[in-house]
Amino acid sequence: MEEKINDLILMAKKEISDVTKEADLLNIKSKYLGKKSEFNALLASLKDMSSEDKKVFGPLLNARKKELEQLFNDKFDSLSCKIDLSFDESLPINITKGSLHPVTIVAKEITDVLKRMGFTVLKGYEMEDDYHNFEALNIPKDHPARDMQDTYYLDNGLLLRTQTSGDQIHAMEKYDLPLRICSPGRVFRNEDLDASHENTFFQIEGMVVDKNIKVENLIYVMREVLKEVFHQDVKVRLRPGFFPFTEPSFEMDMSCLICGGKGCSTCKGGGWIELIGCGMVHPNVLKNCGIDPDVYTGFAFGIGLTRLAMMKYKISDIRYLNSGDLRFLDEFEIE
Ligand code: FA5
Repeated sequence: MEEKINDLILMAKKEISDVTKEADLLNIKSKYLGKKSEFNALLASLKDMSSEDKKVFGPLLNARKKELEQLFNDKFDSLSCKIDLSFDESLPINITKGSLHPVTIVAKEITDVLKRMGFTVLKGYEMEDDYHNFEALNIPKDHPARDMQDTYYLDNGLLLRTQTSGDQIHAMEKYDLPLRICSPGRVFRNEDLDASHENTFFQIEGMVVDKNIKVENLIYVMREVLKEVFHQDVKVRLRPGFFPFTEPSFEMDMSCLICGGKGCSTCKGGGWIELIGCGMVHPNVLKNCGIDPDVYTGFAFGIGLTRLAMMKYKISDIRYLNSGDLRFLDEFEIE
């Protein structure tokens, strides 16, 4: 028996040392250690041996089997690790510089300035529930404001968020007061597309809740944000707006930088681009999150990041930004 085992191992060693492909090695392993192998037959014969023989040959067979398995494992390692590290030095090396997406650039600029003002940056959920996207924001079922943001509903009972404002609710649920947060992210609306409307675009939400927060604080923050992005004074106008989750509500428009305010297809001839929705947090929203509106007040804003990128980089049609066209992206250097 011992001689037979030695012969088997010698033969296996020879084949293992000659083989050069992993697939062939697998076949050899199956030949020597597989179910129908001679080694297996020897192991099976143990059961018919006398108990003295079993004591001698059992440990021997197992030890030699382990030895053989180790030989196969070492060879597998050496074959799979064979990576050719040599390269042709005469080949031209063509390293092209990457670029950040314009929306990524403006998102970073805004979060940077907000962080300097003490805001914490959060990350919300693109798949949201009705409660956070609407209900807790003072938009109950059947409220006409739901039609303002045509919604993609999902089969799992959730929806693709139509706005980043749900992050206000998540933040108030999760963190103690005073609160100063911002949250950039993608939102989805079932919209008719044109030069300034996409069905998938980016917003950044901002919210402050504390004692004695006033409209002036909101306007100050909006000014600082625009200064950071445009490095110059830009012409904006604040007009009354309507959002169920803020009272009073405002909309901030920017004089269209594509046409200099004269009117073009981007601003639909009006000379202004709607950029930001904002206002003082509605008392019902605070109450929904267990905050006493007689003690705390707050402001919130939702900036259209994609439109902001259009204005900063004079991109006349919003659809370029989702096109994934690398020639378009190549125009934006990493700053
Ligand atoms: C909102 O989405 C509110 N959640 C904003 C808000 C937050 C108000 C906090 C009050 C307090 P609105 O639907 O106006 O508001 O969108 C905000 C901004 O997103 C717009 O000013 C615009 O810049 C951008 N936006 C809206 N719809 C589109 C669209 N289809 N394509 C590209 N940008 C859009």
